[in-house]
Amino acid sequence: MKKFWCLFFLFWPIVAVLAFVIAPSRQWWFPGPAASPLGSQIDDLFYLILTIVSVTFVGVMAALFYALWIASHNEGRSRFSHGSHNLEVIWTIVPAGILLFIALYQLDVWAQYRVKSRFPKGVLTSPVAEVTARQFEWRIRYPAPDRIFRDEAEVQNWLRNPEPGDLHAVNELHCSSAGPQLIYLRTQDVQHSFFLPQLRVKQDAVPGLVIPIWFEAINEAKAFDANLKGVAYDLVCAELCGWGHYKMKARVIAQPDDDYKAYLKRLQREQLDDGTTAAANAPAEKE
Ligand SMILES: [Cu+2]
Repeated sequence: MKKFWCLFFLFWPIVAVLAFVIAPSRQWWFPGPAASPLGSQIDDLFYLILTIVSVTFVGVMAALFYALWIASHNEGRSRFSHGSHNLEVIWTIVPAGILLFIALYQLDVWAQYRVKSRFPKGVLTSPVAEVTARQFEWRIRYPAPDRIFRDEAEVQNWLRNPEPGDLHAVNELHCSSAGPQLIYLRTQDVQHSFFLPQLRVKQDAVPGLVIPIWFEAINEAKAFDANLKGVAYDLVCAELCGWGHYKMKARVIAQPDDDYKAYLKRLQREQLDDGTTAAANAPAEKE
C-alpha cells in the first residue's frame, strides 16, 4: 500500500502513451482520415497539440512518481524547501512560449476556415444552399439552378427574401465534389451546431446570425455510392438542442458536377409539378 501512489502515478502515463500510439489506427479521435484538404490541416494541428499535451502529461507524472518514490524510501526524514525562483521562472516562461507558439501556428488554418477574405475565390457568391437548423431537422433551400448572383449584396438579398424558384429539401444536402462549396447557416429556434465529422467542419448555428461555411469534399472512389451517385457524409447536430437532438442526423452528398446538376433539375421538376396534364406530359429530362 505504501507504494500505491507511486504506482498510481506511473500507471496513467503508461495508459496515456498506449492511447497515444494506438488511438489513431483505431479511429478514436476521428472517424477515419479527413475527407477534405483543410480537414487534414486541422488533424495535423490536433495531433501537434496532442503531442505537446502528452509529453507534458508524461513529464509531470514522471516527476510525481519520482518525488513519491524518493519520499517512500526516506521515511521519517522530511526536507523543507522554500521553492526555487529559477524553476518558477522556467515553468512560467516555457508554457507561455508553447501557448504563444500554438496561437501563432494555428492562425493560418483558422483564417482559411473562418476569415471571409481567405475563403476560396468566388464561393461567397455561389452558395450551394441556405441551411436552416430547427428543432429537429435541417431545412435546405437551394437557389434555382439557373440563378446567378452578381455580388455578395445580391446573395444577402436572397438570404433575406426567398425567391419563387428556390428549391427545398430536408436533411439531405447535395453539393458538387468539384471544388470548394459554401452554405449559409442559420437557425430558426435555438442554438444548433452544423457538424460534418468526416470533413472536420463544425459551426454553431446562432439565432440571429447567418454564417457562411465552406468545405471541400475529396471523393474517394471506394466511398462512392452508385445508387446515390456520390459520396455521403454525415451531417449531425453537435449542440444539445432539445429532446429530439438525436434525430438531427442528416447527410451531405457530394456528387460529380453533372450528377449534382441533374439532382437539382429533378428537384425542380418535382416541385414545379402541379399535377396537371401539361406537367405530367412534359418530357422528363434525362439524368
Ligand atoms: Cu440541434
